Amino acid sequence: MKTRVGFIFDLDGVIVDTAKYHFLAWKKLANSLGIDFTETQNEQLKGVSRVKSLEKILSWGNLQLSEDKFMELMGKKNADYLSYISKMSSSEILPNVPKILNYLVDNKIPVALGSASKNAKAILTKVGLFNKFQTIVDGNSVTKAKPDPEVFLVAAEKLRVQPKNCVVFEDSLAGIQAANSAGMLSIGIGDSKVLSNADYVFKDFTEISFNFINQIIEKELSAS
Ligand code: B16
Ligand code: MG
Repeated sequence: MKTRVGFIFDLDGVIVDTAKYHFLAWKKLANSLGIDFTETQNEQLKGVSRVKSLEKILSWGNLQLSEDKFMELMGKKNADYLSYISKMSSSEILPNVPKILNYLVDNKIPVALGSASKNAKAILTKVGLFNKFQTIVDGNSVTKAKPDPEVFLVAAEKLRVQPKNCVVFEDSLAGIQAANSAGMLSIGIGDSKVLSNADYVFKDFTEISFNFINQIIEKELSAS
């Protein structure tokens, strides 16, 4: 495998702020079961798969359900979430994301998506970024949820880049843990207190310069 550097982007919270739609859909579902659901609890669901998210909500409400009921609720939540997604457009892409993505693509640097979401392709299509990614690894392509590194390791393999030469942009604690376990450089997007395990943390992409991107590419290559 030739030494190259690859970049892997998480979706929710990095490219678009879909956490607010997950929140509205989970809150409606939790409340319909008599379970309270706060923004703080929603934080704990970031980067966590749909199954694990519902399991957590049910445990907060001390509720146990049959498998059929569980599947029915997962379907309900997703239908509600999809009604928000259907109204999305490029205006919901987070600031400076296209600038950095285009810089990487224009410089022929391999770029992948590594998301827990089973709706990733639909979201990327809605916001017009689908074609920017050389490969998309999402909740349909992996069996183990973050913090397991599977999603990022599969992305590296598809990019034909060694894991140690991959750079991951992530907004969730589980995602940073996954990137670190994969042996990749982790860049947190969000709160530095929450993402203290990341190699670097930025509030958002407006704080990331081309100069920084060039520096980490050189650093990754010199470490190979
Ligand atoms: P879905 P990411 C994650 O996406 C979200 O952060 C998380 O809140 C959500 O439960 C998960 O996707 C599954 O999403 O229900 O659409 O399959 O941050 O890994 O891009
Ligand atoms: Mg995320």
